[in-house]
Amino acid sequence: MQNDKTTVSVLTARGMAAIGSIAVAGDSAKEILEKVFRSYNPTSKTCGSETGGTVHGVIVDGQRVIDEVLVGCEGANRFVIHCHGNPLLLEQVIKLLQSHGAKLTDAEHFAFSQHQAASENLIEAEAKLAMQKSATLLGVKILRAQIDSGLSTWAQKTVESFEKMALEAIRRECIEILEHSKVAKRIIEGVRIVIAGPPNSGKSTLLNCLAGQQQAVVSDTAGTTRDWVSVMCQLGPIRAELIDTAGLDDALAGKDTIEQTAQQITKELLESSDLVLYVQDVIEVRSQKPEARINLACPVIYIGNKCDLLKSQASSLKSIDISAKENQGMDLLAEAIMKILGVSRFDFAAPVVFTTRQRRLFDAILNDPAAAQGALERLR
Ligand SMILES: Nc1nc2c(ncn2[C@@H]2O[C@H](COP(=O)(O)OP(=O)(O)OP(=O)(O)O)[C@@H](O)[C@H]2O)c(=O)[nH]1
Ligand SMILES: [Mg+2]
Repeated sequence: MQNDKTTVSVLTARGMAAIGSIAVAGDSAKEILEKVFRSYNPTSKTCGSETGGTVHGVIVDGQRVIDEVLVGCEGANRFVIHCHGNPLLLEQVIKLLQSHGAKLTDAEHFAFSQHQAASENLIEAEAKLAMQKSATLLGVKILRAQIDSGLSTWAQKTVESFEKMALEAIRRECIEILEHSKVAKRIIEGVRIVIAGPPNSGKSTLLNCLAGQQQAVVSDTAGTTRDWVSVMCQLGPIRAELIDTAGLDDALAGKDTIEQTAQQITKELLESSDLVLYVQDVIEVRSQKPEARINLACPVIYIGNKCDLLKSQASSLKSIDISAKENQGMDLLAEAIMKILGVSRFDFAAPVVFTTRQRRLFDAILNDPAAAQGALERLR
């Protein structure tokens, strides 16, 4: 909800967070706060109005104390109440503020308007908001670069030289930026990696090995994993959701309904992934013909597992050989993952697009020559 006067917005309140922050902003922010806040300061009972100042006290509903809080003043008519993080408590404080006339607004929308007020252009405000949500520090690095150089500089330079440049050259640059942005997205938002392959090849063992913890059941009975298992982990600089799946077996697809459903789910997960690690027994991969490879839209890394059982450790060009059980070959695998996702050769200073608004404008530049100049001008 948006109010033309005062808004209240929950900035941080996730699960069991120790602290919850509620922003109160707008013309009557101070007036509303004074009705619900009692300072511990014996000489001044107000919430203060000095930018950067904080006041310790309690939030009260009449005589009833709801929570002990710190109120920070972030600027003219902008305050943040830092209370305890229990969501039930936060809800009470929000309801109280609403009962005094504040309207609840979306935290992201609120944060964006704050960034916009303090930024030179839209790209800067968008980058600051995206930095708050980035899954990795490298993602923050990419987004920060878009403010000082990257997309901001590219947009300005291209607008200035639009008349002199051929539209075709601008479009080529846009295509290059969009390609680069795919890799940036993986670093900023994280990736989904599906571990697939025939039954008993060591998929669950690999998931446990990469995650550094026992998350999936391992056994020598083929068909152990039926329902998929997901775990979030850090793979080098990237945040990854690893998904272990039921072993792919055409013979099972036509069997009882549970097996059939498990096969179907694995196939759907394969469609939704950024990368597939296809795990096979190393002996099987070596004897395999090239046509045995799976056909997917996303990149696939073929892994020959159980290489500890091989007499000769000579490497093969057909797969990356590892032993998930003995933790062998993991460095090579990590290297291959970074390479195939484009992370290892990523240029952190290069321009990238990172919001739906920017992608739409790029779309206009690429597909509508009459709208290209206007779209470029609106980018910043
Ligand atoms: N020697 C050796 N055995 C392994 C290795 N990786 C897994 N195994 C063994 O292979 C068997 C199957 O491992 P899992 O990880 O359960 O295999 P899976 O592919 O998840 O099997 P399903 O869930 O049934 O499809 C277990 O007995 C593991 O201990 C390895 O690198 N070397
Ligand atoms: Mg398994």
